[in-house]
Amino acid sequence: MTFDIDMIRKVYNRYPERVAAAREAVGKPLTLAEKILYTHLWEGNATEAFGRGASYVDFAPDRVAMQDATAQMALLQFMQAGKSKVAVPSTAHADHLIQARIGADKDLQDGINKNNEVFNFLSSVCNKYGIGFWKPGAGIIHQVVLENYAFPGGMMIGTDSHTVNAGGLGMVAIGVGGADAVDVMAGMAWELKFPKLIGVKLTGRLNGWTSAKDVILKVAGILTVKGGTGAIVEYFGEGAESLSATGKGTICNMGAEIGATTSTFGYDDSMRRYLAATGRQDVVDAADAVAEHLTGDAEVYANPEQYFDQVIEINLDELTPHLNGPFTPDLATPVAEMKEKAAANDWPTDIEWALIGSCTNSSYEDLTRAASIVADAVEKGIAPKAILGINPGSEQVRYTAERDGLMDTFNKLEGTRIFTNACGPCIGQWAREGAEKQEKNSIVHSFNRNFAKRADGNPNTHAFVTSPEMVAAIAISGKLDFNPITDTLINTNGEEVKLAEPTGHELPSAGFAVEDNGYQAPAADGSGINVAVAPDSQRLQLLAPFAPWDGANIEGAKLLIKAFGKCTTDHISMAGPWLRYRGHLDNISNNCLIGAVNAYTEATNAVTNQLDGSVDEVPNVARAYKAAGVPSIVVGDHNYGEGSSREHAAMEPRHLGVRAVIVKSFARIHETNLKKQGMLGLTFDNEADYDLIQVDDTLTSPILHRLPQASS
Ligand code: MIC
Ligand code: SF4
Repeated sequence: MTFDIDMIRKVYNRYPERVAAAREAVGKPLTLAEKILYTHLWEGNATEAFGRGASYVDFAPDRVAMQDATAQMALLQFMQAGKSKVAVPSTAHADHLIQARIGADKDLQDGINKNNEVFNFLSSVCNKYGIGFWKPGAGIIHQVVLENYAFPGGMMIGTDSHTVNAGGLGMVAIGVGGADAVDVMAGMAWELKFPKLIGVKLTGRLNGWTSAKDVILKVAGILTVKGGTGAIVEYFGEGAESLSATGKGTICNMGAEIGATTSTFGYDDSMRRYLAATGRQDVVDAADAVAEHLTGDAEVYANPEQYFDQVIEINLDELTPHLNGPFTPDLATPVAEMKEKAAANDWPTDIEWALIGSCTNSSYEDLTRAASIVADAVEKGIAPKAILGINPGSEQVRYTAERDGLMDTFNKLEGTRIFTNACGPCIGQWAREGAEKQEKNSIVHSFNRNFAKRADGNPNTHAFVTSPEMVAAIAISGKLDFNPITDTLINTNGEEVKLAEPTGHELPSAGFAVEDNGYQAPAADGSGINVAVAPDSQRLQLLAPFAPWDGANIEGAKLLIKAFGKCTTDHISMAGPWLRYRGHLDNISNNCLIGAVNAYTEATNAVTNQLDGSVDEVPNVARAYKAAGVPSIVVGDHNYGEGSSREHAAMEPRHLGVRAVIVKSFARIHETNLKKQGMLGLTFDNEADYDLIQVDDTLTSPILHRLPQASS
């Protein structure tokens, strides 16, 4: 069954007319990204061409996706909107709150026991307001969306930065904060600065050890963590068509790591195959009727430099496997150069843990390719040196993989742990033994992010991002700098052996199967459903609106922290153990900026309280200012708020009395989140002014007088 097929057909029915209007307005051949954007204008047919990177435009997305860690805050806000039902098809997915410890069944049950209150809340809110709910164990939001909801040419927003994964099926899917999702679910327009366009031409074909992941690891190395900011990345060319739909999803997924608004691919046979295999032949039929509109115009792909703001070309024939990291996803190292680079940088090369999973790389194809390496190692009698941990992307993938013997293969490798179909270690939901000792060590994983402390809370864990097949090879060799293309291993008989190249199946030859996919359909009429939030709950807290601006200037604001260097949303509002407070604004505010580095001392979570000169934790100092009625401000470096869509990173400072965040530059989602939550998000006119901010500064700003609202 295809969810919301009528909505999808409606979108396709209006495509020809809307694309024609866009073509006329823009006056030249169109990229795919432009077609999708212009067919989703809130106002209907395009009447003007928008300035890329300049115009603010209202859009009408087709659907909304939320995951449990962000849905709580989003839905608490939606409950204030006074609506009886969501205006567009929406889903929530329970995937972030389950910890990986022993193995799937036990961990899932523990996760349900520990998070019962939150899951019940989500289940009842979804039921009441017409939102589909995917229960714990059903899978990771973006894999479930790809398998069930994504459709070529559609537009979706989601309260998670990796919503962009759906670009693998040719969508424009964009990560947003909860407040943006609430606007759309309440039937309002969604505003976005019209993106710039980056074209990536892929030639050749993947071969040997190289996989789709290496395309984005390479692109991240070229563009860096902020190179995609404000842009949609559109992939095209024969190389693009040769990739599987889930491989395309991997590439789009990690586009979040270069700050891209989203990434996408034109509709092609790989998408047809994937849609059909996941039971959506009706989407293929509907899409085929407008297929010419679901990809960029031929002129665009023939002369990309004339139509994109930037063009990158990658030859898949020459691309080699990469490892990106540590601590940042854009530090790209070809596997062949790792020996030298690890030694030069003193990166630990012994590997204890190697993890496959996350929304980025947990598809059926990913598991088959990794399993082929494991099967080869077992056959050749090689004992693994590290533990391999696996989180399948969805129950459908897990069930099918189990049926096809892949889980048996993995389990033949000593020590392998199959965890729940959930985010797990990718979001710090990992009870890694010994992590508290904070020893310097390296891990490899197929996730997308590797910021400090993210997976196991240990600031000294050097995490490297790579493809699932490389993760498997490194698990077996136990060495970060193992190059399977050239290096050999010694098996249990003392013989020198070499791992064979990975092989895999794009799709299961016997089709996908699942017994219980974990979906809960909402009630047709939810008006009688009561959503209970206990007043003394430590996990959930009903929201009260923030006080509106009093119209006055900000006077006497104290500097709360001047953050130095990388300050991602993980630094501003850490995940892992703090995920339990995602529905309780006051409690989660106790993690506000605790990971940010104080520019004056280079310490974390220690700032000067200007009221009494003491040094205290950031949330305590913020609360002290708030209690004294003193406003505060935060100063930051480049790409401030990089990473997650979590609006807690904006709501917490707002809740604690911070009035403005002044930085050298922002990551897109975080900047919007700050503004949506009623904060001033400002950038220095002159970057060097960052250096002028002093530890004991009090800021009185003439800024508000200059804002248009101030005079109205
Ligand atoms: C992440 O990968 O950091 C998360 C957890 O999925 C976040 C959302 C969140 O913080 O809940 C994201 O990427 O937006
Ligand atoms: Fe979950 Fe990790 Fe994907 Fe975020 S990046 S949605 S935490 S699997």
